[in-house]
Amino acid sequence: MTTLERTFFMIKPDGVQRGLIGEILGRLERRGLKFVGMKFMQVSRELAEEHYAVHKGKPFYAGLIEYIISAPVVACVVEGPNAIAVVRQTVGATRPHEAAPGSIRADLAVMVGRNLVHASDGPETAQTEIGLWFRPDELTSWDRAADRWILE
Ligand code: DAT
Ligand code: MG
Repeated sequence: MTTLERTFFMIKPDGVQRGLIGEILGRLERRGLKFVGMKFMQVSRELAEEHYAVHKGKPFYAGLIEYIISAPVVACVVEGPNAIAVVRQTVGATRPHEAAPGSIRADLAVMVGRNLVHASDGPETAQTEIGLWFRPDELTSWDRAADRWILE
């Protein structure tokens, strides 16, 4: 039996403004991950501050909040085997010049303050972030026809 995980993923305002929604979601979709929640939304300052509470007090915090609320985002819940690690790998390292070739940040970004995407960094943050961004009734479990060709 495969143990499925869920993680929170977001295309930040630069991804939306640069017209990269399809490109970025396509990478997760092609890898074999399954979307179980998705919404296009303007982030409130309150939500941004709660989401990035762990970074409060750091020099980049104020700029990070302004960036996240500066334009709409695409918020997602992604499901799959080892989804937390798989999505972080597809996202790449925080600083784009250190991200692995083939990752979203390496292929599409050059600066840490415009690194296009967010992904939960562990099981606890995944659970907290999914709960922060989505109500339970906004998540949909579904049978995907391709599952038997993706999941052993
Ligand atoms: P990640 O998004 O890879 O989980 P993080 O949680 O350490 O990285 O930081 C959250 C975001 O804050 C990151 O995506 C971009 C921004 N950030 C982090 N370090 C920064 C820095 N030194 N200068 C500017 N922005 C930074
Ligand atoms: Mg983080």
